[in-house]
Amino acid sequence: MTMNRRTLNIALAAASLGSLLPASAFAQKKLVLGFAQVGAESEWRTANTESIKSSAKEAGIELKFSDAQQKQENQIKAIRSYIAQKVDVIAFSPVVESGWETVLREAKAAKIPVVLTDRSVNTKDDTLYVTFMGSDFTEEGRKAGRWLTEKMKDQKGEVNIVELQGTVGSAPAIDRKKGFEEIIKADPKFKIIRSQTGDFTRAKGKEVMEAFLKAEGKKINVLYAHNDDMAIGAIQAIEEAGLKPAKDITVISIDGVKGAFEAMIAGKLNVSVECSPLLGPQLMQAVKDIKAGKTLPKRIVTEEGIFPMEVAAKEFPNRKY
Ligand code: GYE
Repeated sequence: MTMNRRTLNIALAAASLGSLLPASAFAQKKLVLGFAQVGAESEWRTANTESIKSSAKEAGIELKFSDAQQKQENQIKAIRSYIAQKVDVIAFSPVVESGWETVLREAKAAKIPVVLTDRSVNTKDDTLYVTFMGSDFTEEGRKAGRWLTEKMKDQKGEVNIVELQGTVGSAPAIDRKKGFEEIIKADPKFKIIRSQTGDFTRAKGKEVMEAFLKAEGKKINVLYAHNDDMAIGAIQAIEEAGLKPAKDITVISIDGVKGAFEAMIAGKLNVSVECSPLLGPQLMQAVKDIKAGKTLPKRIVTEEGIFPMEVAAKEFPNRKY
């Protein structure tokens, strides 16, 4: 096709306009995600944060990130600041289950969609968030219980269990306790003789286990810890008390982080139930889908397994967190 004078002029005008405007004027505006993280209490959490940061970068999403140091008031403050900044989507992992209605209503009034990742809230009004993506913590507790009842099925006499709970009021602490109890109650020989929070940290796990050992000593047959970090702290306490972890006391925990695999390979931890922190890519996809007007399922469940110490060395190279 030949160009006449008029089309040539238009083409020249468009070209010079193009050179005057910065390239960014033609690029699509970046989506902005505000993420209110629980804290940095465990290896799991560190891997979760890393997954969110790297996948946001990869997806070309601008991430505003805050660390609440395991305090609900800090998370609420962060969410309010994301509302004020008019981000496109807010996501957070609620440190505890209750007390979110007011701030979630504020987000809804501002028409900012909210995604729950990892942990859920216990509100009855499920229009306050778009979706909840994360693990089934009750099922993780059941897996821990099933592993124990199977291992000790031929054991005569009582099996005395001490339990290290996660953060008080958090979904994983509530549900992991519930799922585990649901399974062990089928046989009255299994008894939880002590149960206390270790707040999901190594330091607290060690401290509380020391107290358990002081109070119950050799009576303790099993330790059930709601996460690997508390188990690792407790293993230290067991050794310092002159006992052999995984032999004198059976040790069960949840997460499946690298530290747990190392402890299993060293013969100090019997089993870890998997809980994947790698939620970043799924979250970024959800942010894009929400902004594209797609409807998401209300619940997206993470698939996971269980790793006894016998398979730890073989599985270790495949672990991503
Ligand atoms: O098990 C624990 C972390 O919410 C699933 O939080 C998460 C838990 C995880 O501190 O290690």
